[in-house]
Amino acid sequence: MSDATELLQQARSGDRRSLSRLLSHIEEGGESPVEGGSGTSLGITGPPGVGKSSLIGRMIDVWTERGESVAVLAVDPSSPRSGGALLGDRMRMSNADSSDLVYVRSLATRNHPGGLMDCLTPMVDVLASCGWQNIVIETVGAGQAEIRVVAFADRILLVDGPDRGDIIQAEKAGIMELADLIAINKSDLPDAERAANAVRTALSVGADENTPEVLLVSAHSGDGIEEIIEALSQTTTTEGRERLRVRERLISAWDSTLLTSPNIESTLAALETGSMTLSQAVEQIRKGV
Ligand SMILES: Nc1nc2c(ncn2[C@@H]2O[C@H](COP(=O)(O)OP(=O)(O)OP(=O)(O)O)[C@@H](O)[C@H]2O)c(=O)[nH]1
Ligand SMILES: [Mg+2]
Repeated sequence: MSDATELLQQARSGDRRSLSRLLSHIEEGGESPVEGGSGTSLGITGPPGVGKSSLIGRMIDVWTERGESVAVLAVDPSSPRSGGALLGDRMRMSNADSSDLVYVRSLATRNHPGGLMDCLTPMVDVLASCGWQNIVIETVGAGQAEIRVVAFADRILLVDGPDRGDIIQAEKAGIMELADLIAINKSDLPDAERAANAVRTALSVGADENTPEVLLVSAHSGDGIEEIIEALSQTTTTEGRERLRVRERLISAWDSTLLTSPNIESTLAALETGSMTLSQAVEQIRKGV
């Protein structure tokens, strides 16, 4: 029996050290002992500081009160932008690690030049096969890079706050089109309603069956949390969104192939000196893989 299979057995019987070691093994590029495809995940994304971690903390409370388990994969929680928030995140996710029903694991994209595609999906599958009922992927930001990551989730909750038009701005990056549900957090603050209406207005242009619902929520007061969870369980994704998601996943895979190509350095050097054109470069990389 391979080490990974043994770790899986122990992880399935509830041993967290084994689960962590197995996830590290996958993160380092090791083979997963779990057949793919069993796990489904909820991606939560949005601009920095809108309250994603606080909201996840509240959702964890609701799930665990129902006796459901929750595993969180926090992507780049300690990036400079989010201010080394892992410890803070753990504290804000009040139940994290204090309950057998909660497991939190962080993942740094900087350790993965080819992107997270090779490990994110296998990790979700491992967690699902170990019985974790709710699997959440938290990513910070609403730019292209975050869209790439969150597109690996099966459902996407986009979070925004009252004092920013960030996600409307970020619409160029396509994040609103990928979202199955949009939550405007900090509804305890005066401008939240206005922000929600601005987002609804932005969405109503060209509204169709792909247009997500916009809900107000407050991670501080707890208002709207149950509704978000209910809405997520009711929301079925649409073909349009599914197509966008698989498109992003394909682009990730493509990028990964490019960035991990054995020819990449020599190709860059040739481009730099002008001894190769871009189309020749593409050709060379394709031959090299
Ligand atoms: N008023 C108010 N403040 C909130 C609410 N939710 C979160 N905050 C505050 O907003 C700040 C950011 O909260 P986080 O949960 O760390 O936000 P985040 O989106 O996870 O942040 P990053 O991971 O750094 O992008 C903290 O100071 C929270 O206390 C809310 O519902 N109302
Ligand atoms: Mg956070």
